[in-house]
Amino acid sequence: MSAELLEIHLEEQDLGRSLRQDVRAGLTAEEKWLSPKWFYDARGSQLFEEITRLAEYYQTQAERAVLVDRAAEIATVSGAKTLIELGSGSSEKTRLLLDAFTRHGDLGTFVPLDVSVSALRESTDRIAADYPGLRVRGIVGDFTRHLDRLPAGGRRLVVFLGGTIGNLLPAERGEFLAAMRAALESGDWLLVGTDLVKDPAVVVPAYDDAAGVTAEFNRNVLQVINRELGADFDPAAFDHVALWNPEQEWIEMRLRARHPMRVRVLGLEVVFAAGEDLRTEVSAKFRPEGIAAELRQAGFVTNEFWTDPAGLFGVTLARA
Ligand code: AVJ
Repeated sequence: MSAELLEIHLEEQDLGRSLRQDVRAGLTAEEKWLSPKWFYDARGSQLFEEITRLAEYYQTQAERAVLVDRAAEIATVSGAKTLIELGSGSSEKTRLLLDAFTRHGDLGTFVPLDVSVSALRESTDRIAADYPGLRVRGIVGDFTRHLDRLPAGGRRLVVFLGGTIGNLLPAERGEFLAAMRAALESGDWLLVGTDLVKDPAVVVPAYDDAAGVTAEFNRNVLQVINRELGADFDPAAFDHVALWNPEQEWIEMRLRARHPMRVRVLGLEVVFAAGEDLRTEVSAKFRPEGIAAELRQAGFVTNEFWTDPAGLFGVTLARA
């Protein structure tokens, strides 16, 4: 059943090419980096789901609290016929919206888009089974590249939850929002979740949990590169590092080489000095006025901005 629920826009070769490009660019840069996109193989997606259940990782519960309170309003105000979810993963929180639309709206189609085939296959199967009246069409794709492939027509609500927009660097974020606006028509809606700036003593443990799940999630990206590109990284030779960058107001995850190393990948020999970092993720934290300004700049009009009672996480409903 799963095959007909998925549209594979991102062909395997295409994914492979984009992984190779990223790895080559990132590992030959002065300051080594990798895109957080590549965390999410089957194991990485599973580890991320585990992270969302950690006491330290407040985002998931906080965003869920907003959606529990506001899902009915989102369904009524948007009047959407098509719900498109970017970076959908397990679509667990999205069920709150699907439930609300079932009660208050007349949603016809659900379109989750994700780079992780495994996560998408599981979520489309489950959602199709649990919402029999709904047309489910999963798209294997990259939200920074495939916004032109979203289904057209009907009133659309695009949801981008979990704070994933924070994984884009500021310039990429501007480009992404502009491309998103260009892909929509006026009258369509955007719902975006953003983690908010707060005491680093709260943020840092969310990315460096006591049980070490985030460390394992971080190191898993090296296994992905070993498997997909035949590299010879030794994941155990890297320490997990989570750093708060106060100027940029973002968290950086890094993998720090414990000793000098040479890694073979894509015909390159990548040299790490002892203590050298490989940046694997940036996760930006936002201020309410900043979110509104970035959306306005891209041509969106903010309709509502909500937070959970503790003010940890923000959800914005904006109109194209
Ligand atoms: C799912 C991308 C929002 O940046 O907080 C969790 C991923 N990284 N722990 C985030 C993540 C480390 C997460 N996003």
